Amino acid sequence: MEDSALSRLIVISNRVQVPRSDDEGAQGGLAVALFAALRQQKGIWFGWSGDTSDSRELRFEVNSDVTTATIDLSEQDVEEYYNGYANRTLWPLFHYRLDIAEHERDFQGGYRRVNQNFADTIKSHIQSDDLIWVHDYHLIPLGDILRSKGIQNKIGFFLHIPWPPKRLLTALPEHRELVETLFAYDVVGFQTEEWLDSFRDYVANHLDATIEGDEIRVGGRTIRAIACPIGIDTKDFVEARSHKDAITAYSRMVESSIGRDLIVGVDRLDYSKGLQERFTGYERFLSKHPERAAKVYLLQIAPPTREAVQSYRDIRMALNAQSGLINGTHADIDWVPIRYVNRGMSRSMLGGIYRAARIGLVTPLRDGMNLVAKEYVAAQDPDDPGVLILSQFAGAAEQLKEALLVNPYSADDIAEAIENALRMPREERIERWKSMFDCIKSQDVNWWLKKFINEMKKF
Ligand code: ADQ
Repeated sequence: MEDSALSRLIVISNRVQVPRSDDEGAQGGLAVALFAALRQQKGIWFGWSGDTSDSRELRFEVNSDVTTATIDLSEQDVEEYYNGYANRTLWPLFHYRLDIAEHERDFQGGYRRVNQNFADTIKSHIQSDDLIWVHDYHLIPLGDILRSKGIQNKIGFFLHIPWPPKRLLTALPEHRELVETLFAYDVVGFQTEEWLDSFRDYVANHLDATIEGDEIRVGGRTIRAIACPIGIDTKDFVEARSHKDAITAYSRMVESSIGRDLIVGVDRLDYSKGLQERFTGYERFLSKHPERAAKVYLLQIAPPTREAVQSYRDIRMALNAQSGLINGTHADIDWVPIRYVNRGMSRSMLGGIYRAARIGLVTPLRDGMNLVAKEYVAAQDPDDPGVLILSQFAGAAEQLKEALLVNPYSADDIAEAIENALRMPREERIERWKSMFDCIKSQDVNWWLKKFINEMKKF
């Protein structure tokens, strides 16, 4: 970034995870993106270590030029803040799952307490010209708490998940207090125009906001609210094609697929990713196209996450049963229709698998962006690319319009898209891929970083 010498960047997110290329899915796209931000603009990445203890000690480490500062959380914090308010209240609600969102006062107290602790811990490390960038739904009130402690720096907030429509959000008992805290920031970023529109609609109706262009004024504070879609490190993904793990994974997939087309799904095991509906759609395809039996298979990679939360244990059980049932019904002595793998893969291996796949099946019911869709596109062979089937409800659908867009709730839609993708001529695949690749190349993770940071500097 051209003027990196001017100010340090303090990135604050729930978890701090230093990405390593050999890690097996230990970190998602967020960690990779934030790490890239700090490699370009010096600063500190602050957040939870992932460990549980009663220590309040802040631990500094330097990895590949990036300084991280981490603290542990107590068991009660993890239960009430992380497993509780973040993942049992906000995550389901923001993903339109009112039916499983839980509203417990203890969760809310834990959320407030951890945000307060984060602010207390980081405050003395902030210098006057630092830019502060807070990430995601775990830390919505953090900017407001920092302001109450006298921090006057520019502070930005980026929401990685969807912003729900106002009628859904009002099901959160403390919706108003929570949204008001966002007005402590200078810039608030969303992944898509759709989430930004929902936010504007809420503040216009419930906070009596004045809206002029990107600027929104509420009670004497003005923020800039923008859509700023996150990208992947496209260049790195393309270069990773020649990494030995990518080549090995690609060869393994090609060898084990002889005469069969590979359809790949890669997701954290989360109910928002639409895995049950995806399996149902794939089964519909198998039933409608018996001539495709043994000529195609679905590799679904889905490492379990958030297993302390019941709804995640439930979905895991449901998927085990569903994949077993589909395999039991359709398999033959030398063919299994679904290979269901519950573990993470290194990023290079994933690259090789994506490249070997004729179809990337990305069908979340609701997703802030979805980086897997972009990674699939980046990994393709330009001369013989695969086809991306993408949910119309993923944020990525605003950018990747040349994908085969589907309604993830419709088994028929998914089944039809699979058949269309398998039939798609090479010229059409190349044409669609090219325009998606141009998009992820020009709007990559560096574009995202630069756009957001420039917005903060504008203010
Ligand atoms: P996630 O919900 O985690 O991210 P996603 O955007 O798809 O979803 O990112 C997942 C990342 O984890 C990808 O980089 C993927 O490669 C990696 N991953 C997934 N399964 C894996 C596996 N089995 N092995 C190894 N790696 C795996 C949240 C929001 C998204 C938003 C991102 C970034 O929910 O909507 O796109 O943050 O803002």
